[in-house]
Amino acid sequence: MKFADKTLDFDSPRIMGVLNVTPDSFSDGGKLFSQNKLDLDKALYAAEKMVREGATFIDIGGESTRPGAAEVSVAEECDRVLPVVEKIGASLDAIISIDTSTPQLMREAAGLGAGLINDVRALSREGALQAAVETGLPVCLMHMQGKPATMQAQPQYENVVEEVFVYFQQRMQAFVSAGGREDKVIFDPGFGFGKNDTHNLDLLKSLPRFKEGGQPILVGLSRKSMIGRLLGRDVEDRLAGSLALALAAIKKGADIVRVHDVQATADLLEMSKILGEF
Ligand code: YH5
Repeated sequence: MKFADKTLDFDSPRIMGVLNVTPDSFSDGGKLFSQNKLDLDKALYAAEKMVREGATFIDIGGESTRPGAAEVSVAEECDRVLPVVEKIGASLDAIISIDTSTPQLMREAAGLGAGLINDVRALSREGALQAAVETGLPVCLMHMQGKPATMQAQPQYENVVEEVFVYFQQRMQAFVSAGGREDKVIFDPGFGFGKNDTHNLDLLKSLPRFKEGGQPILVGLSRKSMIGRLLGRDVEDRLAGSLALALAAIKKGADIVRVHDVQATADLLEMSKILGEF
């Protein structure tokens, strides 16, 4: 798959490091901000560190999907994300992924060298399909039930795996109808996005089902609330739980793991490879 100027195979799993450029992140609490302003040098340093540790992708997000988070305007989201894309795109050997649902940001980030559009709303916003297609970039289509503010209130499915599967086919069709290509699509079941623990675990067990059409699979499990509930851990104490989930996902065929703790995840993958696990 071709991501801007880089071509990747998915013969072995890849790490996507999370770079939150929101002041109110759930998982790492605005650590790139000083006095409510994004510190570009801190952002660059954090990205460099993740690349050194083994990240193939850096996922930059400027919108918090945390329930109760303030909605961010298009201008604000672009102001947060674009300077970071510009700064790290030029100086780092990594694929820049843009975690956004905003068409204008997709276009502008692509112009600055971004290589992947990662949309938790699977290009459902007005104009997003067209914007994504026009960039020519691969897209990650994530499943979510409901919307961020209320999605965890009462998640409900007849059959979570089949419903996510059908959603993937529908969104990929929409992308193709807008002029996109199936071989530019990555699927993500969207762990924790309108799912209870049982739903999340069912999806994890059934990952192979989603690989039937040949699309790579991305998973985001790192530090999520499921770990907090199952193990009774606060967000800063979820590393071991995150690693266990990452390993389980990779054994089930995940191609990209989106994580906060790149070095620990890289060690996990390396050791598993030495052991001949994959
Ligand atoms: C994802 O799964 N997730 S943002 C709550 C947490 C910890 C982490 C309470 N963007 C995904 O990471 N993009 C996010 O603890 C994503 N897949 C894709 N493709 C949420 C997040 C998090 C939320």
